[in-house]
Amino acid sequence: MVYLSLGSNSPDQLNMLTRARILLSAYGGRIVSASQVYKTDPWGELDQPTFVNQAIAIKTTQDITTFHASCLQIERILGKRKKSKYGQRNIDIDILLFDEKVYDSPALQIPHPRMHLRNFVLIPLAEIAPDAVVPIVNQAVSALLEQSKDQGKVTPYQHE
Ligand code: PH2
Ligand code: MG
Repeated sequence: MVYLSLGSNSPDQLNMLTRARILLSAYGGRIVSASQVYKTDPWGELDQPTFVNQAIAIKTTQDITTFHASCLQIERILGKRKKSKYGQRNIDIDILLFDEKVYDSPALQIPHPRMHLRNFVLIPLAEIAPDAVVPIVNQAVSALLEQSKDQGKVTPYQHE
């Protein structure tokens, strides 16, 4: 199973997540489960709009590099623009876990090296996969969430 974090803080952020899920189904694999959409405080750069984030589980037949290329292609289709490493973006597709594989290249690290520091990743992921084991630290997602020191607010998105 592959676990992803989707994120957006563009004005049409809910729409961006929907389009990302549709494109992932077309080019990535079968979406097996998806968390609720959460409204999340910006992490890293605080002076930017609130994000929406969602965790997705996907079954894919692609290998890591092919799947990563699919994600980058989807981000391009959706017009990804970012001004800085932790700044505003209209779509971000992050690979968190890929089976229990460890992968390390300049372009991609799996497990995602900052996932254990981020409530906006851990809370949605714990909703769909609390028992998934994160390699290297060899801990379950639920345990990492219990240990998280992140103060960022993560709440279910309320439709207006
Ligand atoms: N993504 C970032 C930086 N900060 N903060 C939140 N709440 N959600 C994100 O998806 C996010 C972030 C860089 O990818
Ligand atoms: Mg990211």
